[in-house]
Amino acid sequence: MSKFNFVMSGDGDDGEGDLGVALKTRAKSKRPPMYKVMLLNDDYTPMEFVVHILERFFGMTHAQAFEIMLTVHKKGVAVVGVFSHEVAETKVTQVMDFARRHQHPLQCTMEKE
Ligand code: TYC
Repeated sequence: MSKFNFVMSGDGDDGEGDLGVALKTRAKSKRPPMYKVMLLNDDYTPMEFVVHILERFFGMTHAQAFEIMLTVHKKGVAVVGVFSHEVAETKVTQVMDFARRHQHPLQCTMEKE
């Protein structure tokens, strides 16, 4: 998408001397950056605890949560959602606090998309 608006100025024959093309810059309407929230695998956090986290904080069904948990378990990491910076930060904090309270080493991180 061009940042320029091309505008024909004047009517072209009114003797005002404004024949031609005016080039105006337009204020950029940039979408805010989005952030991937990721869960990392470890050897100690119970599978059912991870499933519970995905249901509780990411609104997944049990089946969705189980599938994503298995992906993390097998591949080492998975994206569990994409959010605004503020929401992503809240999710990471909620997961890290919940894991720490239950003495599990589960790690949750965020990364600009
Ligand atoms: N690897 C863990 C186990 O075998 C399960 C696990 C899955 C841990 C996903 C963390 O983000 C994770 N108990």
